[in-house]
Amino acid sequence: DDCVCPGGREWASVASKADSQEARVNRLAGRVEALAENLRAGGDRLSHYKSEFRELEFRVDELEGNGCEPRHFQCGGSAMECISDLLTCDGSPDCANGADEDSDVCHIPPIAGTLLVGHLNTDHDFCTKRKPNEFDLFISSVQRSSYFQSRLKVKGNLQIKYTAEGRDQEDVLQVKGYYNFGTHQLVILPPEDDRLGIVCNFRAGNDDRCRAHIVHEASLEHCGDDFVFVKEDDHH
Ligand SMILES: [Ca+2]
Repeated sequence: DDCVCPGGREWASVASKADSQEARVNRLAGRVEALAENLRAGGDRLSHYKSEFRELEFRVDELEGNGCEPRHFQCGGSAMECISDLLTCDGSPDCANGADEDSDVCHIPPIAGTLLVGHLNTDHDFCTKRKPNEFDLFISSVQRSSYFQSRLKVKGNLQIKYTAEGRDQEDVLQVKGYYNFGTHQLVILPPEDDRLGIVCNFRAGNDDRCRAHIVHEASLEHCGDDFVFVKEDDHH
């Protein structure tokens, strides 16, 4: 049946997914530990380790949560301080270490004029109506209001490429969304009646790509496999 209960087929799949996720968390956490050790040891490759360290730390946070409530920003360091993500990048330090105003946190990856291209796996897409094989997301404008600085308003076009009736087709939708400095997330609000939106997670220090998933607006459940949006350089 479809019942997600112990012994059921769905349960086995959920349980094995949780197991494999835990294995990934442990593996990444192990690498973070090793890097932290290298950082403490110092050396001339320190800055290289530092950026790799931040990226790994971010991936671990993504998988196991960052120890803060949803919509909160983790200040980092050993103190485990959490602040509302609304307080990130508003011009005044709220973390004891000032991390909420750090330039790594507060720079803007999805700048206007950016084209993000993502290739999707259509085999595991059980919820969109078109089963797209490619998304081209063009960011046409990024605006910051003076009274709500922790979010950027984003507008753009989403080109949806798919195959129907044996031939390649494409639709273009106007989309709106926002970028959240505290979570490094670009959120594209659902443009259609199916209420499916896109959430894309940037990593601190890497503007070139973000890991994306299609989500149901109400439940925030993922729809289909994750995919990667990669920034195209040669778009004008
Ligand atoms: Ca702040």
